[in-house]
Amino acid sequence: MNLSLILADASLYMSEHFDSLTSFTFFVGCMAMMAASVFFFLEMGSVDKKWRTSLLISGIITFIAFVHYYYMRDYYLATGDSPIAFRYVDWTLTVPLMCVEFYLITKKAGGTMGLMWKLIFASVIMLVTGYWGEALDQSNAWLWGLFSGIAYFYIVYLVWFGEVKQLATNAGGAVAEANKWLGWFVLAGWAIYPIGYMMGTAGWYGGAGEVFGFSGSMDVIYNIGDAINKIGFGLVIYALAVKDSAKS
Ligand SMILES: *C/C=C(C)/C=C/C=C(C)/C=C/C1=C(C)CCCC1(C)C
Repeated sequence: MNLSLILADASLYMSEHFDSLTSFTFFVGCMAMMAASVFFFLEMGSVDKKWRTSLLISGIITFIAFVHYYYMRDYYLATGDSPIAFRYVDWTLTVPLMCVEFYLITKKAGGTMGLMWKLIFASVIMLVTGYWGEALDQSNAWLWGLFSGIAYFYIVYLVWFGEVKQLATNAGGAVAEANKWLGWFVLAGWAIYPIGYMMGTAGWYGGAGEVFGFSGSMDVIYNIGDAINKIGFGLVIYALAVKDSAKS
């Protein structure tokens, strides 16, 4: 075997899968979502019964993302374009499930289905308007982004100051603590997405990625955001379940 042949082969493999930061983050994102799903599903057995549904949902969120990342990676490798439709289908399934998590952790303190639907409704408005601006009416991306942002800040409001906050405070202990962390994910973690949106919109900050030496910046930002938010969110729920299970 000739070393240069092996190296050429390896570099061909690398250039197919890791030719850019974008394809690399799709690949790593796919693996990370799969690993997180296995973890959340397996850990369901080690927490108190009342937390199993919450962990199940954490696992379903990362599993849905895993499947979509598998397809998004493929799509990106084949076309070099952003997999906008896959992306938004993923989000439209997973973000409402994150809203369900808020309902589940506040349920014992009086959280209602009405509150859950309010969160879900706001998240769907946020995503449909975002999709409109990204895929269907790019020339008015700012307007759709604005509508999306209003729905986003409504969710932030509910979690930081509104009903979710009040219920979590009433529940106290590990639930109040978890809500504080989830609040930070919604405020700081989710804020990553509008940055990606602006970088993906021509004439805005499209060139910003080049400063850091990569192009196709929008997908890189979205992929990093998903890893932080989907896995991080699930881990906060997991920590809450473990803490509360130890107590009872
Ligand atoms: C797992 C996926 C998550 C948590 C996705 C969250 C997505 C957002 C918070 C998106 C927000 C957007 C805006 C606030 C304005 C511009 C358009 C969006 C859809 C990127």
